[in-house]
Amino acid sequence: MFSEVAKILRNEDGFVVATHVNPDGDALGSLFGLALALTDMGKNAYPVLAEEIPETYHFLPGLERVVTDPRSINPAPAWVICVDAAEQHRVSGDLPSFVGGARVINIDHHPTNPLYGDVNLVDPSATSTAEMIHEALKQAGYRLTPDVGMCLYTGLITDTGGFRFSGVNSRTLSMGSEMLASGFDSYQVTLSLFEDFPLGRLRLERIMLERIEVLLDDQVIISVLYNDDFSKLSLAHSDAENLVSRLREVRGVEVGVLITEQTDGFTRVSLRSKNLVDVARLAKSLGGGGHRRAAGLRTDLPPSQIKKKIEELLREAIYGKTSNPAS
Ligand SMILES: [Mn+2]
Repeated sequence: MFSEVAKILRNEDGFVVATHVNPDGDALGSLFGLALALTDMGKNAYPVLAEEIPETYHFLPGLERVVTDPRSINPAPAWVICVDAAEQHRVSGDLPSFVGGARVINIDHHPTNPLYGDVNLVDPSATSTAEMIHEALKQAGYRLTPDVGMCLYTGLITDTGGFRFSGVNSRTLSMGSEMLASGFDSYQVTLSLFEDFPLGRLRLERIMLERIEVLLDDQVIISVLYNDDFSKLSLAHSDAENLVSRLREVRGVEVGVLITEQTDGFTRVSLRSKNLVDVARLAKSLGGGGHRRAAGLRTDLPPSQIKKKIEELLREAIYGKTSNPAS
């Protein structure tokens, strides 16, 4: 499959690269890394993103090229490459409105991806989409520049939590090594990603920790954040990215859950698991998706109701459907 995509990257022209809404480091690193590499290869290539880029990622090269309205691109693209987007309807910029006659290439590593592309390169064993793009570019004969290396490394570091998460293997580190060999400053990437939060995030974390509920024999920790919390601290919702992982860090805890009220009236649920529970499956059963150890969903239920539902599903996942523990 990599060779098929590599052939298209090498031989074709007229690319739009798109990624998912609420983009994270893998989404943005993959988006800009691939768009920059295609430009280096002499192609017409546009990174598309309809929304604002969180400040954490402003260090990424290629941001100034972003197109917010892909319908303005002339001539219309022959290829639309969606990166790290587990579902078609989550592609930023409203995919149906700009896809036109273009063929869609779907490059992703979410096991819940329904293979919505004309060409699908989906590998759930990859720890990041960025490393898949690295492999495809390598097979296309492209040699990484420091800028592209930095973008892809950002994706790899984000999705592996700095090489800490499940799924990391010697291949992951080889890929990281190949990216680093392109010659950018890795410390700049890790500083920007992990050591540069606004002060308000620390205060938001305090609120989250004050509200924790420890459930199911101390195996689950749930907390909730409301729109008010963000506005009082002048924070964007994207500033809460990955706060949920704090809830999983506790000894004996299997699942951390952060429920966040959204400004559009919806509620977002982020799930992180350690060993036992497949949270991708749980999220999918409620219309979301993700990975076994990190998943999420959006719902129109208010925080208190979705919390009950999640607790029920986690009880089933941890104890089984029929058992009824005294706890
Ligand atoms: Mn990813």
